[in-house]
Amino acid sequence: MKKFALIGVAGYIAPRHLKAIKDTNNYLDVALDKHDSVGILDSFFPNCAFFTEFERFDRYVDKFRNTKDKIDYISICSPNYLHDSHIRFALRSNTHAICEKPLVLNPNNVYKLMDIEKEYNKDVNTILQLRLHPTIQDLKKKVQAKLKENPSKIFDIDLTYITSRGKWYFYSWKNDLIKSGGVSTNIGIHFFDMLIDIFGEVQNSKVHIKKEDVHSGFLELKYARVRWFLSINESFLPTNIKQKGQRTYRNICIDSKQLEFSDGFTDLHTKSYEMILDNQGFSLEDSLSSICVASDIRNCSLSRIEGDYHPLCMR
Ligand code: NAD
Ligand code: HP7
Repeated sequence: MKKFALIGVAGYIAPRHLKAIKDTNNYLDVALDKHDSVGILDSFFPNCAFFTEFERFDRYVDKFRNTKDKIDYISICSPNYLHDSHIRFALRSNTHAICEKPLVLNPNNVYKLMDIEKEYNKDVNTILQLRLHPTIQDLKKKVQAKLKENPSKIFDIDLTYITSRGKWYFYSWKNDLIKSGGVSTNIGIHFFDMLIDIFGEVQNSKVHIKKEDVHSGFLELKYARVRWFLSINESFLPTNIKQKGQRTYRNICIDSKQLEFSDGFTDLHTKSYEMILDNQGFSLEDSLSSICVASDIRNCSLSRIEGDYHPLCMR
């Protein structure tokens, strides 16, 4: 049984980590959050120690650092811009880190963490659950088979990713570029990572729209030309999806064939933990390409909407 600590336990995603720790038969020994609305702990680990002050949490973790009762993993569910600092804390505390996506906001943070990971000889793992989604895994196999038949094939892709969010989103850290990286880093990172994993490294990237609620652009990958559209504005949901009362729509259209993957996300955190505990987690290196593209998108200027652009750009 492995011993866990968790940073950011009062937030939205923390329950999926609590469930994953429990489902993999491990236990949460201590948790930290600035806010004390953490009654959720009782549903999973009622005996877990809880701190709202980092210094006291540090003292607790350090007390066991070089003993047989040391913490094995620190799970990090804090806002994106704090991840690198919380990962360093985990490594210095002689524990492995399991950090939510995006692991960090910029490639230079990844390189720094690679150095410190070696120094402390502990692992940094991240959650990239789209790679574990059954529909996406199936797609990867089909693409690999097609590329085996025809290695010069280039796939034509329209990626539409709509995850509706209410007004609150715009007033939270998630809409603060410095804290979240903006919508294509905070949410788009999933599909950039998945597309690169399946269709190869980025050759060229253009951005057509960068608004608070919509980002859209064009990515040329080694084996695909991708017109992508990402929005948190429900008005972009297709009518049939709205009629079903669904608020998310994740669709990839490859060579005119539609593949919806809106469902099937419930247990992917547990699956991620199973892989991490089996030393098969996604590493700093695995996360680098999508962090590079998200960072480039954040910093580049807009291209004219002409040539290859997603059809929803013109709506
Ligand atoms: P959230 O705002 O709901 O939760 C963040 C929590 O961290 C809050 O409870 C906050 O009080 C706490 N916190 C902030 N600063 C802290 C600090 N210095 N020390 C300790 N706690 C601190 O956000 P969320 O939606 O839970 O997102 C958390 C992380 O999970 C983000 O990195 C986000 O990108 C990621 N996330 C991933 C997925 C996914 O699908 N894999 C889904 C949602 C969020
Ligand atoms: N929801 C909330 O109530 N609060 C939140 O903070 C987030 C969602 P999905 P997930 O917005 O920060 C996605 O769209 O898949 C509600 C990203 N993950 O399925 O859980 C929401 O209104 C994630 O990286 O959200 O998370 C829905 O009713 C990103 O950090 C419901 O929860 C997160 O949005 C489910 O909403 C975010 C993926 O896209 C895989």
